[in-house]
Amino acid sequence: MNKEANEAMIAKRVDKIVSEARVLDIHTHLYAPAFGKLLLWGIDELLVYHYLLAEAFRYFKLPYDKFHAMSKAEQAELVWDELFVKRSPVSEACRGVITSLNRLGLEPRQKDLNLLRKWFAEQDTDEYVSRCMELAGVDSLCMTNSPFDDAERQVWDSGFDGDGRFVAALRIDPLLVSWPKTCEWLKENGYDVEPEINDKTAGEVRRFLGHWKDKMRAEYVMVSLPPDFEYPSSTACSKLIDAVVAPFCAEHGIPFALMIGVKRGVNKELKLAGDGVGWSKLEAVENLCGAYPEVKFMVTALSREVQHTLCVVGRKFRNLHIFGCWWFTNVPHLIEEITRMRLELLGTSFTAQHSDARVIDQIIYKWDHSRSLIAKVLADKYIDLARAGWEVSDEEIKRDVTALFGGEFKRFAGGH
Ligand code: FIX
Ligand code: ZN
Repeated sequence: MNKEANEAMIAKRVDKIVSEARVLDIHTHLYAPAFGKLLLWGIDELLVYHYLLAEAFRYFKLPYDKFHAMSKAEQAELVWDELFVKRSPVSEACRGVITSLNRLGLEPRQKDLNLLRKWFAEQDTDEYVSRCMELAGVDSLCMTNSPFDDAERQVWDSGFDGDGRFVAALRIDPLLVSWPKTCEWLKENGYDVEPEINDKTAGEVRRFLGHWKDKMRAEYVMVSLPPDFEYPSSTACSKLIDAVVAPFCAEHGIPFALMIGVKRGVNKELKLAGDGVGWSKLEAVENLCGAYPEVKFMVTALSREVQHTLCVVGRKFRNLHIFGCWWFTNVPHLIEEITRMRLELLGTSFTAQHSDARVIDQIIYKWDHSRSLIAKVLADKYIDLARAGWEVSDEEIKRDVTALFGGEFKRFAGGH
């Protein structure tokens, strides 16, 4: 085979292997069917996804509160009209809706949403969840489980049959980003805590985390943090990491995942769609990884500008696992750029993607779109290797893709 034909063949083999690879989706906002209404699916949920709302509001003329007061179906109609009927749905989030509908076998070009609604209404939830997971090639996924959320706590407290496909992750944002309020809440909920983070308070908060980690069987602890997050510092967040979260994660051998760079409520009128981005100070990650070599840190960063720095930090600390192209970086040109950069600086020692899906149907498009970009970048790397004198076998490609799609996370998190 000549060189060109061999290289075209490598790209084809990679594409096939990546498209067939099974995924562990390590961060989503999805729930197992046992959580009832908390599990979102269907056309209206797809259309009112906050990624789409941020785009639709650029065209809406009506006041924010008027929109928020409408029913979900009315909101979905407006979004459909602005983004899909009056214009071509070229943005990544809009194209996502088209990909998901298409892969479900539905005709996406609809003037009347009721036809789609009728189809979704006929689906059985359990079967539908399995179908979405199958179409996405997702074997299991991590939820985002907040003990501070009343609706979610009720489900955990009343008990339900576990579903091995849905893995729990203990989400602790209120603890680290709004300590005074959370301190009050903990007190009201039977924990003997004080605003000052002394030994007794730290012990009580660790007891709280232990209770929920066990109840949820959480595989890691997670927080999302603003761009100005600093460690070490005199903030309650930094103190709580030292007194509570780091010792807790070290004791239980579970990772502490930090998603850094979100500016909450840049435009509060947009509600969930109103969060923005800022450049984060990754010295905080260097300092954490250096201070706690026994703690496994997982990090994803929201701004494009710090991705290179994050890779370099990853090269310095083996207790740091880098994951996913988060939110505003989950767009094709950045997925390609970031994945290429990570492969070049970290080999296959990272998790290439997480979906962050909030609506189960979204895992179809999120993984479809990412797979083709990851395949393209990997093919380039294997072609470069072939040119350097190293031909990869299909088994080796499969091994590498498995690592990138959840295998490395499992190795890193290690047996918990
Ligand atoms: O903090 C997070 O987990 C973020 O992913 C969310 O807050 C965000 O709203 C989102 O859905 C991004 O994809
Ligand atoms: Zn998320």
